[in-house]
Formats: sequence, structure tokens, C-alpha cells
Amino acid sequence: MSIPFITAEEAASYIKNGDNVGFSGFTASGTPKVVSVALAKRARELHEKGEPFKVNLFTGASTNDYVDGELSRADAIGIRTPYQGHKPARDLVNKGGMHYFDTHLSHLSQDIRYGFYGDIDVAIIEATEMSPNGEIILGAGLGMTPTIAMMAKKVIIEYSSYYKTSFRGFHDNYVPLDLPHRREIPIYKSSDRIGSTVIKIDPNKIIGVVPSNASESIAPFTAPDEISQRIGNNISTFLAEELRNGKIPKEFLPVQSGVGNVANAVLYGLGENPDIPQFEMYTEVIQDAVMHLMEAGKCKFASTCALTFSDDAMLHFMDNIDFFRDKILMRPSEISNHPEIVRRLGLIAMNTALEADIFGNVNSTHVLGTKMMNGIGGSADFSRNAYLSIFSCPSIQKGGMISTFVPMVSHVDHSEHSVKILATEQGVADLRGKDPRQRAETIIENCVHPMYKELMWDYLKLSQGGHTPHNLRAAFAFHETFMDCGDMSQTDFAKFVK
Ligand code: 0RQ
Repeated sequence: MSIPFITAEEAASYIKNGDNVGFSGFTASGTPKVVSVALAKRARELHEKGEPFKVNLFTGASTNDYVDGELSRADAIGIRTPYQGHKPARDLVNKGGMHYFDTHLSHLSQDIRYGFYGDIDVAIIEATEMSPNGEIILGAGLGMTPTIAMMAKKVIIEYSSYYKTSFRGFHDNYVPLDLPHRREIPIYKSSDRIGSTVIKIDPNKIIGVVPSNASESIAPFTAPDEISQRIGNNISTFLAEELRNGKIPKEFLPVQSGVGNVANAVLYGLGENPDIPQFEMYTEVIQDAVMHLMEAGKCKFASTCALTFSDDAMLHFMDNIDFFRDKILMRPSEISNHPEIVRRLGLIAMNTALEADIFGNVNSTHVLGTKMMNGIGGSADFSRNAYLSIFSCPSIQKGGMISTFVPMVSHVDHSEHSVKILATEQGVADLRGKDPRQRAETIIENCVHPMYKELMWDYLKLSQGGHTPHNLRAAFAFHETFMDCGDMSQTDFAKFVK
């Protein structure tokens, strides 16, 4: 059968108020770019007429301005999950303008297949190649696409002509067997291919094809600043030492790295350290740094869910696509983040903290315990199951008014049980084999900024005893002081402890 080309407006007209809409892509590559804009326009028109119109968004992870930006500004999002990273969406989440629930990226596809959140009414999927029988080649990011393509009642294809070179062969589409018949996922090394290069969608479900030619519009990363470089150097020096001591096998172990500028700098740190051998990655996003590490011969292979390249880096990738063909495989988030494989391959997982406490608990998501930043993303899929889970961040933020290390985190994403190593520009705290008091000592000594060390030692002296030496009256003194005067360094514990 022939599948008709339709306009974005016509495609959007098939989506109803209250629909669950699944989107292809992942942080933000491979995310649709056209139909969501028409959908936002439709929402505004209906709102002007006094009619309600909101849809529920199920995405791989963060999207782009065409999806989260447009739909947030149009106040057209009812429920949203999982990770988001766009300011208009974040603002709407934090003023209660949408129901955002934050969940592990590796879980969501299965949750959808088992109907935890109802049916997927419509899936909007970006394709870079397509045949009349519904076989499609995806673009620069997978996310949950195999599952939403399978589960959606109706599918809209956005056919992207932006990519001048074929992505055929870069994808490994795979959905685990249904429960209770599931077997192991047969990935034994990062480069093992287990699925299909194409996705097959029943043509009867496809409403139509909408042309698109927009780039991913991912902003270039800023060159690593001095602090990020020092964090990167500290981590790579630590890993080189682990290798020398035989605590990491001589072949090294596959690396997972999170998103953001610090994560990018940490990868450069690994690349520049002559004592770190060539390595592979088993990760969910690869940013610009990885492409450069591949060209420098430092990174041999990367299994990922998406190519989160800035536009310039993407053009460079396309110009040199044959060089990368045997070095990159893109998998669905359910597989790129699967705990079974993370544990089997023995990953070195490196993620970023917003805030950590002196006992090793990490907050990756909530500013001052209440305001959502982006979401947990895949950080816990990896850190809970990694061979070595490392969290890093600058020791201070906002010119020192905020210490990223506090007596007690204001929100817990990664508990002390999942965090083995903490790193800042000050140094590295190895928490393995240490009780809470010893952990606090090593964290204060190695990670906390000098302007906050004395305050931290003072906090420990206020301990009310027990195994974890807290003083519950003063545990949030840093946060309360920041809320009062905007500067944590002004903390006076005497005000909190009678
Ligand atoms: O504020 O934007 O006003 O300058 O937070 O901080 O240091 O630039 O951090 O870009 O590396 O992102 C945790 C958010 C770090 C990210 C987080 C303020 C700071 C700045 C950003 P400005 P940086 P990065 C794989 C893994 C969770 C998901 C994850 C993230 C802004 O890494 O979302 O790991 N992680 N996924 O000033 C108040 C604090 C603060 C603070 C920083 N303690 N209090 N503000 N800031 N610390 C990827 C996926 O899962 C898809």
C-alpha cells in the first residue's frame, strides 16, 4: 500500500485532547521537529476558543524546542515522562503546570508495553529512510522507538531529509521477550549486535508521512573550563591508579558517561591521560568529545542510544561517516541502559551530581530539594549496577554561595549504597569499605571546597551519635541559610542547635 504524504497540520489534527503521544529520539537526537509545532499551534487555537487541549508526552529522554519548548509554551502538556531538559518545560514542571513523573529510562519501555500508563494513542517517529511496506531506518537517536512503534494505535512518520548520508547499519533495534519467558539479553561486549537495523511498522497504522528537514539544533559545548578540566584530570588519574593496582583489568572496562559540560570534560580527561589505554563505551549518549576521542584512536567503540552531537559535530560526522560505521551502534534506551548488561560488562559509570552529602548520598535532580532540574535520566540505571560508580561535580556553584557538598542532601537520587567514588576539582574520595564517619572524613578532606571545610568539621562535631553522625536540627542548615541570605557560607550552626 502507498502511505500518503500529509501536512504537519493534518497530522496534528489526528491527535486528540488527552491522548498519550509517544515520540522517537533521545537527548534530543532523532526527536520529531515538525508535527509537534503544528500540535502546539492547534492547542493555542483551541485554548483561545476556551476548549481544553493537552496531550501526554512519552519520550526517550529530553527532546528539543520543537517538542518540549513549543508544547510547554502552548501549555499543552498534561503528563510528561521521563527526563526533560528544556527550560520552558522545567518552568512548567516547577509551577505545577504539568504532571511530570521522573522514572528510570531503562524501565519506561517495558512499563509502556505492560500498560502501566494506558495505551499509546499516537506515535510520532522520525525516519531517515522508509519503504512502502513500513520498514524504516531511524536517525541519530533511538529512545523508546521500537516499543512505541509496536504499541501505538496510530503512527505519524516525520521523514527527515536533513541527513545527506545513510544511517543504515548504525541501529540495533531489539525488544526483550515478554515476561515470564524472558531470556538473557545476549550482549557480551559493547559491539555485539543482537537486533535489527530497521523497524517494521504495520502500514495500516501509519496515518501519513510529514516531510521535515531540520537539524537536531543541539548547541555546541563550551570548551571545558578550568574547573571541569581539573575534575576530568582527577578522575582519569584515579582510574589510571586503579589500573596500575589491578583493580581494573588491564584491558580496561567500558565507560558510561552522563550528559552536560562536566561529563564532556571528564571524557576529554580520559582521552588526554597517556596511562589510560584505548577503551570502549557502553553508554546512553555520546557527545562531541567521543567523536574526537575516536578520531584520536582513544575510544575504540561506542554503544549508545543517541548521537548527541552539536550541529557542527554532526556535519563532521556525516562527512566522515564511513570512518564511524564500525565504531558506533545505537540501541533503544531499554538496552543501552539495561542493568543486566551494565553489570555483566562491568561498567565504569561517570555521572554528574547537583549536590552530594558528606556520607555519599547524591542528588542529581532537585535544586534545594524542591525545584526539578532535568530528571534522573539513566544515571541510576548505570550507577546502581556499575562496577565503579563515580559521581562528580564542581565543589562550589554560583561563585561559592553554594557548596555542592552539604551535611544532608535535600533530595536523594543515588543512595550511599550506589556511590563508590566522588570527585570534584579538589580531589577524589574513595568511599569503598568505609563506614559513614570515615566517608565523611574522606569527602571533607578530598572533595569539599576549602571555604566550606571548617563548617563541615563543625557539623560533624554536632553529631548526635549513632552510626551516621548527623544532627537533625542542623542537617539542612546550609539550605536554610541559602534561602535566608543567598549564601551557604554564612551558615551559623548555633542558630540551629540549642
Ligand atoms: O546553573 O545553568 O544557571 O549556570 O545548575 O550546572 O555544573 O553546568 O552542570 O551541565 O554538568 O549538569 C546534574 C544537572 C549537571 C546533569 C546535572 C546549577 C549550576 C548551573 C548546571 P546555571 P553545571 P551540568 C545520562 C545521565 C541527571 C541525569 C543524568 C543532570 C546548573 O548532569 O541532569 O545524570 N544529571 N543522566 O550553577 C543549585 C546546586 C547546584 C546548582 C549546580 N547544588 N544548587 N544550583 N547548580 N549545582 C544522560 C541521560 O540520562 C539522558
